Amino acid sequence: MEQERLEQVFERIKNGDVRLVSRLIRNLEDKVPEAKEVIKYIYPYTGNAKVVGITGAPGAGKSTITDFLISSFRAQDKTVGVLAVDPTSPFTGGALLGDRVRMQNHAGDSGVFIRSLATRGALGGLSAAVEDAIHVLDVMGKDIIIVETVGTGQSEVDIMNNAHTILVVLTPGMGDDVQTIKAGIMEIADIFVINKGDQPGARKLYMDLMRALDMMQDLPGGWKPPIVKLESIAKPAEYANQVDSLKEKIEEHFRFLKDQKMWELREMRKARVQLINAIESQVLSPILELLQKDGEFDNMVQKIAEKEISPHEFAEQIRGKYLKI
Ligand SMILES: Nc1nc2c(ncn2[C@@H]2O[C@H](COP(=O)(O)OP(=O)(O)O)[C@@H](O)[C@H]2O)c(=O)[nH]1
Ligand SMILES: [Mg+2]
Repeated sequence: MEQERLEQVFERIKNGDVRLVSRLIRNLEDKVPEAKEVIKYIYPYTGNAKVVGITGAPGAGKSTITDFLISSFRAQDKTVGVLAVDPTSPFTGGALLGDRVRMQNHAGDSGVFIRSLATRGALGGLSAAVEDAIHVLDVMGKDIIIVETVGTGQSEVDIMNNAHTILVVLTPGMGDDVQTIKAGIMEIADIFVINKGDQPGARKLYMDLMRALDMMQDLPGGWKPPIVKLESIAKPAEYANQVDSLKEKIEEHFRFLKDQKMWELREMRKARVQLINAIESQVLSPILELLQKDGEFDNMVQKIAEKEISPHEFAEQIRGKYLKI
């Protein structure tokens, strides 16, 4: 794409051109090369948004909380971008449909931009698409970017690493007791949210979580992850108040990061994950594609399965051929 065109696209993103941004994000999911060009161009202008990650089991209430958080931030005139990532559900899936219904609450508010990303293509690529979409919403001028993702595996942890502040949502009675919380998720939480706190087991979950947190080391800088309890959306006014206090905790964490010079550390953490993702997509993926195209990959698989040659020997050959090392 020539320079002049890139400049135009940049201007249109800055001016909040919703249609262009939506198309760009779709192209990022589809790995359209021009879309990457745009990211390369706009990257130096990113870094103004504060990114909040929200993760937890399906049905925990992440989208509901996000919806209320949007209202809470909007009440302070902050603009909000939301990326709802659901690798488990196809585009027409129930979860995303539900998200779309909720989006209606903010339809017509130009200070809010919401987009769902589902897996199109490899799961591994999703994390890269999400981080690029974050850059786009950042340049679009959104003050707060909320990234919602189902907490299941490494790719979610990768996605969460793009956030300055990570919320982990737990609910009573969903097998979400502290022992079963996925290792890796527990450690990355900056704030715990107990949702559906009016339901049986909420108190026990709270106590168990407190005890587990007591045993855990404080995060660097001395941050102790607080636990925020949200009760029931059946009482929307109270729920909204509780989400307001959640929003205050989020802002407290932002301030903590800035005051303790931790913001830079988070940026380094983001940069590290982004570099690894970029290397994967620009170095590893093309090699795999080349091998797959001419059937070489399947031949290798066959030989490895038949114990003829070890995978390491093939990997060494590939390294010699493509990386010359
Ligand atoms: N009883 C109760 N239901 C809730 C609460 N928060 C969300 N829900 C419901 O739980 C279901 C899943 O919520 P959703 O926000 O889509 O969960 P997500 O999959 O984590 O995004 C929806 O039917 C919500 O209406 C709550 O505080 N109390
Ligand atoms: Mg959801």
